[in-house]
Amino acid sequence: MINIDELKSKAIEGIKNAKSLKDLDDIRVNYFGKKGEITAIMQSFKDMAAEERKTLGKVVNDARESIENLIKDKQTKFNEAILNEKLKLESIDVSLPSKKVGIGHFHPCTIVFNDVKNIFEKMGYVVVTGPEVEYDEYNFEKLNIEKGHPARDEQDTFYINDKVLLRTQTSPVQARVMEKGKLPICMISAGRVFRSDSVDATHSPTFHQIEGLVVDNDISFTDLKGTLTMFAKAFFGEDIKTRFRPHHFPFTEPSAEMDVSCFKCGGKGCRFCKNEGWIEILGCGMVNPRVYELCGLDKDKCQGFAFGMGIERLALLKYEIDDMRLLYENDVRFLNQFD
Ligand code: 2NM
Repeated sequence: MINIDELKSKAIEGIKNAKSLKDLDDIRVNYFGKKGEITAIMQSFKDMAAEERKTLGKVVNDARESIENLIKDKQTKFNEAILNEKLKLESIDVSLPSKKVGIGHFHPCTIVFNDVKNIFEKMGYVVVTGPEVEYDEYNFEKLNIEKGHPARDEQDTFYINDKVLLRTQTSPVQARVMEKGKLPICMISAGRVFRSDSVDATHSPTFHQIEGLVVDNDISFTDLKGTLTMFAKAFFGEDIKTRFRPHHFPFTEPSAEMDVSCFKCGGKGCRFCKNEGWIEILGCGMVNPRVYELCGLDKDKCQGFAFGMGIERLALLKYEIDDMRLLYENDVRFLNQFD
């Protein structure tokens, strides 16, 4: 005699202890597979008397149904657990901070150029650009740099041929503007210049300049001092003082160099200003009447000032960088330190 109740509770116990879908499937095969225990009982029905088959059939069928249902319920539970696990892995925590994306940085020279440009644009200056490959005539001749001047030496200038060279300054752009003959002029020229220098901590065969030119009929040295002092305060800070030392340039007369009080020590003297209290930042002067003549302007009707500064030099000072070569290597570990 087969004890269905015993078989059923054995199955229930097995299902209760099942740890995985595989365990459940093993149980299903054990009872309902080809050689399963319930299958065997069902097969034995055909040898039974009709009455016996009827009573036993119902009991077995009930048992089969409840075992199958229990297996299904447990399968559903396992499947839900698996799905939950999967969702947990795939889910996104929207409250997490976003990943930082590299957006690049401006080169320190670009930052300095934009700062200087903005200061002068606010004062009404217009930025003008010109060719990097220039005629000797514009780069030297019209700026009163005569033949035989040391700057014209092949040792200092990259010549392309007798008449053509790589500009050594941006002032040829200003000669081109003066040549047009329209006053007033209130401009800055900016860009790359070339000099036959070897590379070291403070020199490069190519660097960048900003030069300014203001010409009308009554512009004075006072205008020059006021303008450049205003610039220095805007660029380095309101507390900065300026001083002008006599100098010589062929294109200006009189000429001067402008120093700013050391923005590190406030002028007391420190390592940064080499104990001077002052740092040289630009050259300037009243445009030499010879330059007006050479550019076709009437020297008796023109009076104005000009100035020039190196962008790299300003960047080295502003960011306290001690080697110019860092500005040209474009190592991102260096560049990432600037905005
Ligand atoms: C400097 C210093 C002094 C200058 C002169 C001119 C021009 F074209 F008007 F004559 N442009 N820039 C100048 C004057 C440049 O650089 C240190």
